[in-house]
Amino acid sequence: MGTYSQDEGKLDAAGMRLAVVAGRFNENVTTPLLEGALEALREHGLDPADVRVAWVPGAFEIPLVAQRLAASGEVDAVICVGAVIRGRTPHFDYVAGECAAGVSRAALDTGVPVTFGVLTTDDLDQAMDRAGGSEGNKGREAALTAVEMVDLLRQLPKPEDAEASDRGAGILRRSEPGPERPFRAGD
Ligand code: INI
Repeated sequence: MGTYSQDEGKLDAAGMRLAVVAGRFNENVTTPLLEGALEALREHGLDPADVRVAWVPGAFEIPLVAQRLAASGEVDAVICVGAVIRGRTPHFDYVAGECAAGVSRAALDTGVPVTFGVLTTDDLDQAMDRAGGSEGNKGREAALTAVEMVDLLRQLPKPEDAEASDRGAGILRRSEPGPERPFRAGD
């Protein structure tokens, strides 16, 4: 294999501005997810007292609050924790699906990492297994993912770098105001 450049985020949370959005629905599951997230951040250099925590009624409400925080300019990443547990109606699919889609959209729309520590399980046992039980703690994983992504994005080119590089090369993007007459050959 030839040589190639590699970028990878480090798990050093010191100095990062992070927020958690936690769903109150199934609070017996989401509280340990939140604790797992805060504990992981503490282990990686961030005082949990410096982490902003916003509680929302349920997983369906997570994306709006995550997007608000991500767009605020006040946080480097948002960690989402919640628990959607399958019942006997299709409600689960709507809540889980909209939550996942909305969390992803919040990240893509803002350019700020928004991580998904939201459990979607068939029953409470599966949820507890993933909230500090036999399968680990998904809140912890979401917190460490956020830290890694913040560090990785700091290493990668930024959108404003692309614009500056275009200007230097005289490239005009379609979204920018164009000249008053159309381009002609020789322009
Ligand atoms: N919210 C959850 O976070 N988990 C669930 O399992 C859940 N169930 O099963 O209904 C749930 N519903 C509430 C939903 O997130 C909204 O808060 C509600 O629909 C009001 O918008």
